[in-house]
Amino acid sequence: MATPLESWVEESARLTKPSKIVWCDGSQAENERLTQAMLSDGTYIELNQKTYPRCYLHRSNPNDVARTEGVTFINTRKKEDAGPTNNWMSPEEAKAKVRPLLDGAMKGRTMYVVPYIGGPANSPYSKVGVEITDSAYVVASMYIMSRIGKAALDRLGNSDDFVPGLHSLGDLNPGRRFILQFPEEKLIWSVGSGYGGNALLAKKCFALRIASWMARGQGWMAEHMLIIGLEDPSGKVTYMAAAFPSACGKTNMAMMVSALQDQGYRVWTVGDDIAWMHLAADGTLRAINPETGFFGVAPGTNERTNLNIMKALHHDSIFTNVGLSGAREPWWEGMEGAPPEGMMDWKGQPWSLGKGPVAQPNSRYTVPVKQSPSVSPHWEDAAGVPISALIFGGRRARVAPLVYESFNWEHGVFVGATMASETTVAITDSLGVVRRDPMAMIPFCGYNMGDYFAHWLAMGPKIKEQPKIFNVNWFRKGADGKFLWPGYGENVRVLKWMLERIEGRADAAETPIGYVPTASSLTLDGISLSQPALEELLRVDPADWVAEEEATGKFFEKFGSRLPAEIRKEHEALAGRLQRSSVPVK
Ligand code: GTP
Ligand code: SPV
Ligand code: MN
Repeated sequence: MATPLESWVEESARLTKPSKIVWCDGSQAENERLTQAMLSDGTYIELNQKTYPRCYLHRSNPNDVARTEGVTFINTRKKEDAGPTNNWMSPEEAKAKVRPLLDGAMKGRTMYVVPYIGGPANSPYSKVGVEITDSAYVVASMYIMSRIGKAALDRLGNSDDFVPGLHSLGDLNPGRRFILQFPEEKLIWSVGSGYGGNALLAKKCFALRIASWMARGQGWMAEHMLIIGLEDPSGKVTYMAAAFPSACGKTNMAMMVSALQDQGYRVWTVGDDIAWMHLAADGTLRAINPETGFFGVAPGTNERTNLNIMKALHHDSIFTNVGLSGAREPWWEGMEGAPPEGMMDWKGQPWSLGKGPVAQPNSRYTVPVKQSPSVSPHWEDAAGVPISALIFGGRRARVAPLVYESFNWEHGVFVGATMASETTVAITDSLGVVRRDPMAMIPFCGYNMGDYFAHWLAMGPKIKEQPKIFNVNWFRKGADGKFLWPGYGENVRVLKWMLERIEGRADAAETPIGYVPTASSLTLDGISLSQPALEELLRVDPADWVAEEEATGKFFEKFGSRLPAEIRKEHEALAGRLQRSSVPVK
């Protein structure tokens, strides 16, 4: 008798008609075979093996360089279950539309079957998925990003408890590109893209969209969050998880080199993109990282902004859509020093100053987590790490202060639900416009976000050791259009304030939106920040916030009766506080 996995593989092969099927075992030998094959067919370009051993450059199709939210669908039976923030087609319609694109899509190609585990192999919180793909680059990326092969098959056994994901490059025509999630049957279909979150199905498709659906049903949380440990001078480590939208600084923060290292504060990396969080018997909320690699934005990355990744990416890494120097080393905007000689841009064309970017703005590195000097000794703990703070944040040139703390869990959920951020290069549709992005999950929530808010609200009372909820904004700008806050390693000063709030030590001023640090409660020694800049960073302007509150009200209207009453109540309470603070007391 065929196992459920074997049956699905056979069915997928009947549909896609590959010339060959390879079951990936996750071995080094197999990875080397794949590498050789990609070097000979041009999928990979070898980098300088002296300075970048076992590192390769991949150039994607220029029309396929970021996630494509316009063709990403949640395919529930009922439209309301996908909600107003997701694209929707019924499962029947979606399959009827996309099956013809998969029919024969792998003719003349190899079909790879890649079993993987999301999370540590021995953790009760981990889950098995299997990706079928005709892209060797995707398989090689999975080697870095996930625990693949035998370990996953051993965990699965003959069970049907896995998330199947069928991926084909198709013909890479954007008009024939679809990323489909069927949460009710825990199935993923992706065709027409070889890029990142569209094609590495373990990442956004499973670990966020399908997993968020499973998490609601099973009483846990799947979030677009980094996970870090903040070590204090006594050696105690406090874990925090932070949700920022795509390309808003999760990887940087996850690998931060603390500016307060000589005072005994340092940051340990557990994860940089996704957190699966469960209620544990000891009353804590425990987070695991379902991934094993960083798929990070290259441009802007340098020794000052992310020293740890610069140390980590010099071996066993993949670079996608970056420039290539004459010395066959990767290059991108923001690297230190002058551009080297003989450069080719991300499309493989000779490059010179003024010819446009060397690296595609959403070009990325794929690097094993374990290669970072900052990796936490607990990053693969089966029990996860206990979370003491949940942090929301985004890119807001105006309005949002550097940091504030919510009044309590319900208010914190409201703060997350009202998040907004300027859009970035991580998506193809638009750039730099403020959009509502609750919990940084707008592109990733696999169900109705009204129900998602309700799930967050329901989780709070179940957590005995409840994390505090904060909001941060590293991106506030002054009248000159420049960032007010130096950011990066200096962000540890904000983390230290949070830690002291958790421990009940730091001062704060109560404002209508939450508790904001008093100027003296932040550790600012050794930083050049003018008094006016600091005041602007911490300023809560009621007029700005009234406009913000009205915009969130409009956004919430979309959810109709699916918007939880608590969110409505928090919204009214904020409006009331703002009104009282803007009306002078007689
Ligand atoms: P995804 O991988 O797309 O989910 O994004 P991410 O949140 O991990 O993004 P990443 O850390 O790669 O963010 C990259 C962008 O944010 C780059 O343009 C960085 O320069 C910028 N960035 C990160 N941290 C800071 C900061 O503290 N201050 C400022 N001004 N920019 C920052
Ligand atoms: C994001 O866009 O949030 C990413 C990159 O983390 S991708 O894997 O392409 O989705
Ligand atoms: Mn992400």
